[in-house]
Amino acid sequence: MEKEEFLLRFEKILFNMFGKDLHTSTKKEKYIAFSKIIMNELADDWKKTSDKHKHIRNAYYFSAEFLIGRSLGNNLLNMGLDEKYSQILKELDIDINDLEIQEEDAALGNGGLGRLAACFMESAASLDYPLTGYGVRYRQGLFKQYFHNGFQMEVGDNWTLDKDPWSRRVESESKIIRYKNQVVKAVPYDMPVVGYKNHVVNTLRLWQAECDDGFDFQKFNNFQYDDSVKEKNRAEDITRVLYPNDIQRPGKVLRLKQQYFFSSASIQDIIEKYEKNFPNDVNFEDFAKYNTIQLNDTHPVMAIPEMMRVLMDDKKLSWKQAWNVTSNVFNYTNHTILQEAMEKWNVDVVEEVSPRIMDIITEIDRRFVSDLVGLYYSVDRIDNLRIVKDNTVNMAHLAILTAVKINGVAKIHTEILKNDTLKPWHDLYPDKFVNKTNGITPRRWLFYANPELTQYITELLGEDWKTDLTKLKELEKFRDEDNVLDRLMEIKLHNKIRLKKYIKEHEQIDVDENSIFDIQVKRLHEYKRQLLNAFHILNLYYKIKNNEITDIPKQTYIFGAKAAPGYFRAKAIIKFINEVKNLVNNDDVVNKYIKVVFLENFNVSIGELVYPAADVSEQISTAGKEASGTGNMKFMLNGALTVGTYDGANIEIFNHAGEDNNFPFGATVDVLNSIRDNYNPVEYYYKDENIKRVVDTLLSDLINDSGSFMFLDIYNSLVNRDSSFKLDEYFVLKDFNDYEQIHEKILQTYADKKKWAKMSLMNIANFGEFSSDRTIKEYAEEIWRIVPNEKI
Ligand code: Z57
Repeated sequence: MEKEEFLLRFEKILFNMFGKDLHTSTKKEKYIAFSKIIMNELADDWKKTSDKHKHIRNAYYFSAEFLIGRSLGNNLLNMGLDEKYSQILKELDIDINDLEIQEEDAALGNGGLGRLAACFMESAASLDYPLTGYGVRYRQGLFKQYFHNGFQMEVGDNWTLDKDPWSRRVESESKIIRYKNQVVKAVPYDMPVVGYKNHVVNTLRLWQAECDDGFDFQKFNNFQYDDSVKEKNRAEDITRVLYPNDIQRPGKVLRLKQQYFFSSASIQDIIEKYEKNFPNDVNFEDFAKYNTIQLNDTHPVMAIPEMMRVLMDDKKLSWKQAWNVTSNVFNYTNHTILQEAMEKWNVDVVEEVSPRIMDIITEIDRRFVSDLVGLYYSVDRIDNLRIVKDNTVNMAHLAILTAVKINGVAKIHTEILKNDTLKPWHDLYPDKFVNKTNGITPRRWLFYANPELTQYITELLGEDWKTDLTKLKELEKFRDEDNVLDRLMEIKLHNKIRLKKYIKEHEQIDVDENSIFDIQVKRLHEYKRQLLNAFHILNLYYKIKNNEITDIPKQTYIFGAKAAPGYFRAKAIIKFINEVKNLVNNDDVVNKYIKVVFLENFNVSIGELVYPAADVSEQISTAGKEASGTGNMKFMLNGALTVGTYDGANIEIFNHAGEDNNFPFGATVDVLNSIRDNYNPVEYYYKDENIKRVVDTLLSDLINDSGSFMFLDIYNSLVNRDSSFKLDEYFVLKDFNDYEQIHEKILQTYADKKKWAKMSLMNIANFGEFSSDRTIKEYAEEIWRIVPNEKI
């Protein structure tokens, strides 16, 4: 499209939608009009891609969360149109970046699990795999966070308020969802998933619950006309809001209704498409040859009994026929071993959602038990495996029994699943278990977020590396070239200045771009140990105050984290970090050396500014608890060095980039397992003056929690001997001294700029393994058994 044509279309949309022109329209209106133009630009490719998927084997990614972020900039980049439009807009005196930042993040996810789903969709499109995403179009995404007197406050995220140009409503493909006491309409909103410069546009189909007037409700349930408004709201409630819990499961009926809602709509959709494209297979005997479904955690597990229901009740298959299809279609990804995340639903709750689904689950369990009895399993052994036990449905067990393949998300995590958490299942079905280490998309997290580094790597290596990230390895040959190392550090400095400006504008804090940027951004959870980081900062504070250290390099400690609104202790830790921040920043001796920043409302878009600016990446979870982590990979790709425990994908990062090029520390899983039963943090507290000093700060007058008793709660969780619960469950005190030592090493290393730059280069050079392209290729070849379209 040329400039003149663009201008015509642009003005036409601005006029038709808003009655305005180039001069009178706001930036937001321009963003919407521009996005509409880009949606039109990709329409042909979108149709062509979905046509190609019709008669081949397809994979489907079922996920309650897709943490997408903004679309405009990323779609333009993947379409190869970013420079062209930036130029055209510039000639109209419009800065393309001004339009991009108008877009609200689509925050339809909590953290790692949801962002992983978004990266996977993008990689599949970039590799031309026939993968369709299915999820929920929450009217309200993850809450927005702000701080009031250091406390986290939440406000709703009405992200579609000023239009969502990236969704296409497909009313005609709506589905009916039947609950015990309710019938609702699921309307699909399709979002394009643009592949990287390959003219592939896959689909992310998100379902929204509606109850519009044109729909014949009388037919399905007999509510009174007067109650129709209530009924409409009750329908819309189902997709009203994303549950803001990362890891912890909410045991609410509405949550199970959400899960059944999108699972049922998606299963109906796949079956309907199959009948349309394969009309001769009336008994669905070939269904599993053409369709495979990945369950992202247990959130979409209701899809299993739902598939049985549709095949038996609607398509009139026998149980055996239906089970033969169902047990060959699903795969399941486990994302955590933390018990509080394991979804277990009371039988009454499942029945309240759908009695028929509960019947089917009961029957799956009954037949499974009878098979095990046939194998002469003992009662105890059977009990460990049951789907329904103590009036509770174990969703993971249902997933594992039904799945063809089950995977963990990093090597150590898969080993823990096999040897510990899911051992009884691994003993029964050893061949089902595989590992698929997570990855991240380099398009968003490098090409888009860090254009200067991307450009420089291309200058050094040529263009090839951009479609094969393992070629970054070639950077290693520049490891001793001073001009390359200098340039890398110069780019880092520019990205730090970019973040510095953001911090000045949004947090009113002056930070020094020549200080070490040490960053921990992730959801707030005790196992991720933001508290350990805060204790380290406090320890530095005391050491500087008491002249125990002088002449240390300048450091800026940056946090970003949302706590689940109902997670009291996580909120306490946020308040604590904010208090430490004020203590440090307001002390004119200490703030010469260190500053602390807590970025409000950390999200995907802020991440795009943060990862490229980091010198040090904090990945300090208690060993064994972080299944993989993916933030660790975003930092690595942008040249930060990792200070991290031997946990999740950190271990694989250390192995690929070199332990010597990072800062591993802390107790390993084996060590923690061997000391767990006898661990007594109170001893650490009394025997180590530094530990006592930082822990006692919680109860001192230096900081205060405004009478909330939050700091007392943290204190008690660590060292209150009268408590009935496990003290310091996440071994903060155990790892404290190791963490202090590794930070000393970081400071020493940073003093040698050349050495630091070289370590940074080695991390970038060895990122290849952590591209989600590698991950998706493994899923495609080893689990889904699908091939790229172009190769058919
Ligand atoms: C979530 O974000 C993760 C696991 C869960 O069970 C739930 Br619920 C939410 C995260 C893990 O904590 C990360 O370690 C992992 O990298 C990510 O999922 C993607 O696999």
